[in-house]
Amino acid sequence: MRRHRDQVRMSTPDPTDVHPAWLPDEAWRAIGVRRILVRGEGTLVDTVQAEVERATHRYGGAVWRNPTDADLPPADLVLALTGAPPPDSPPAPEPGPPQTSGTLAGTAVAAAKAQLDIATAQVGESLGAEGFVVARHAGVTVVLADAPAGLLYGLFELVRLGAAGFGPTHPVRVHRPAMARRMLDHWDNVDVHPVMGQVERGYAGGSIFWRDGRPRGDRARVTAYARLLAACGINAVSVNNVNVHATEARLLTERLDDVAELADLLRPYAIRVHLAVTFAAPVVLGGLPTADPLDPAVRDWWAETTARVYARIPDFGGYLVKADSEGQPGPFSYGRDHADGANLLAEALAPYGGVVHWRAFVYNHRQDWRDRSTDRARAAYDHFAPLDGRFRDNVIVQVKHGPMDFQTREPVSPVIAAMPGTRLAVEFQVTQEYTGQQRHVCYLAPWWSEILRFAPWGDDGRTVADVAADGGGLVAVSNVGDDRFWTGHPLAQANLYAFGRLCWNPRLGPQAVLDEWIDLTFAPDTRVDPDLLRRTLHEIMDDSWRTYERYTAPLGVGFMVRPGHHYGPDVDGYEYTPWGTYHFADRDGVGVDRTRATGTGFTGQYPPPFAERYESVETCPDELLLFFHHVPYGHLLHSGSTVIQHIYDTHFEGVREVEAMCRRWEWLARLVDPAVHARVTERLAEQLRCAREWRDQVNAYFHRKSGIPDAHGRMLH
Ligand code: GCV
Repeated sequence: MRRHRDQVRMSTPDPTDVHPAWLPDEAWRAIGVRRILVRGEGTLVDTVQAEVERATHRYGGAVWRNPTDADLPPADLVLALTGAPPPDSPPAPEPGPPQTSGTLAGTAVAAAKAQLDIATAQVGESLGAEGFVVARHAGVTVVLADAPAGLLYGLFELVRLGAAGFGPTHPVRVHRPAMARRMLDHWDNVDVHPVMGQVERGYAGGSIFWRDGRPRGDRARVTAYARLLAACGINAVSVNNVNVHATEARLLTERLDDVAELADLLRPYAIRVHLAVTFAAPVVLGGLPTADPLDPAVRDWWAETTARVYARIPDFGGYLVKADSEGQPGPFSYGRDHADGANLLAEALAPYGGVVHWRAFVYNHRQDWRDRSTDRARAAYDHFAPLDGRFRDNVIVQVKHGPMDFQTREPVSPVIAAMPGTRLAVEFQVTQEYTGQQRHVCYLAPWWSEILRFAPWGDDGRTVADVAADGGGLVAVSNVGDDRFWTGHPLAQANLYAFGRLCWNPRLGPQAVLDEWIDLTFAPDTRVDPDLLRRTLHEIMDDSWRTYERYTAPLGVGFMVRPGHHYGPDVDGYEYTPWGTYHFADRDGVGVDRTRATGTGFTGQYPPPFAERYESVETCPDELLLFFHHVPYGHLLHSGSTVIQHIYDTHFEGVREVEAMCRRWEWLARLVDPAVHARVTERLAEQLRCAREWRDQVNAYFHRKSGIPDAHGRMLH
């Protein structure tokens, strides 16, 4: 069998020279020149101190930790826990130009605390475990947090602000994360899998955690990763693939030390470790004859095993389970349902405050393609919605954002609106399995933002972000590997950064997030022409997801990719397979009839108004038309184009846009690090080749099926 990993690898990682991503030294300059006072105790405050010391060593500032009031040094930045003793605070600062003195620092902290008290009284909410405030008063910048993690996040907010964090006076600005859990799932294998390689759907080299069956042992790399994740707000990482193979299963028991070592490295950056476990663990690890969730011996096994996990890793986050899906074992084997299965693990985790993330990605992957009534899009809802209310409090049902599988365009999963009595987490895919595999520029934040703002019950109702915030938060599949740029394509770093930031605040605009990423990654002082760089990166990236959509599968139909590795076009690649991923193109039309009237009935899984909106071709949005309807090629879209002409036009347009990206990137040759420039240039060449391939295959396919020529007489092959 061929290895997908080898098919997609483009460059050999160079472990000696890892790119700093969004934390280059230059991003710390504004902090590094300050006189900094750090107040508080604990591991995370130690991390804050170590970070600012590193910056001040480079840029000439100074740091004091918990000085007594008697020898209070002058400071122009204070990072303090609210519970820590305040610096000396005299009645009023001297008017005039900003000064730096111990007393001014004390005054600034006192002012910030007073404002914080008022703000807290107004909203009736404290800063919590992760919130913080930033204020600027009398020439002193103050970051206050109730808990150490908040101080760490406050520090990274200051890094983002750069010089702007030390500008004019401003009252406290309160920051709290929207999502309590902001999690990355690594689909990393411990052993190299014969088909999927070291990282399933990984496009950035090997794993940063594992290599050839053992821990990779690069502690510095894991620490660097933890820093990057904390800087964008991630606080949980699952360290192994949800497809749990034989070696990976043992991480739960005899290989627990390997997990503990990762936990030790991630902990100083407020990241908790989670583990993907196999539901069959009592059998394959414990030697029991059954994994039946209602069997007392099975419950005991999970309780004892989990106790050992917490004895070794006291802040362990919990388990992640893919059950009864794509060959993974689950409760169905014992005639039980997913609530029985999830509750079993939740019960074992509950005494320690752990959670089980139980994935709703459950469908029949051995479907008969001849059977038009079975609809994979329905599966997650059909399995899970009836179980609403039966899950324990520490079960988080983790739902892929769309009903199929991370396609370039899908509707929002109806499960998100169907389980008010269950904590739901929404799952995204930062790794670009179906969106160009980190060979193509595809900035995904606009897509995620659209999903997070989607209001399934209508415009005035709660959004997807609200459901996640009230439930289990957001989760995404990581796009990181041991590649020197972390993500293969250097511009794909922006997706990882943006995911973290949208978890923290789903209302952030994708372009504003991109600005943050640009400012940090290409720190201003090192840029020859910052405006040109920023403008050009926006021109290349802002609309790149829609560009990708234009030259690949049209109008929400999906899955026209090469089977197995999922890269490049193959319009019929999945059409006659058991995977449930069809487009049903014939000579007359294309698309999947998922209506209640004549199709699979999937539209009925949505609440109003979407049940009606998607049911009718009149009201179904163009971009999802072929997801919900089978229509003739001459069907007129709301855009005024026919379906067939839309296919031709968007495919020509998409390739033109990639050609423009390539030209724009050339302009940046002298403005960015030559190694970054060379890597992106290499990837863009492949993107252009592949986009042309998509255009020509998709256009030729539909021309041959329909016999309808292009209205503009272009070459269709
Ligand atoms: C980890 C898709 C991917 C699989 C992945 C699966 C999942 O089917 O192609 O590689 O398995 O999703 O999300 O579990």
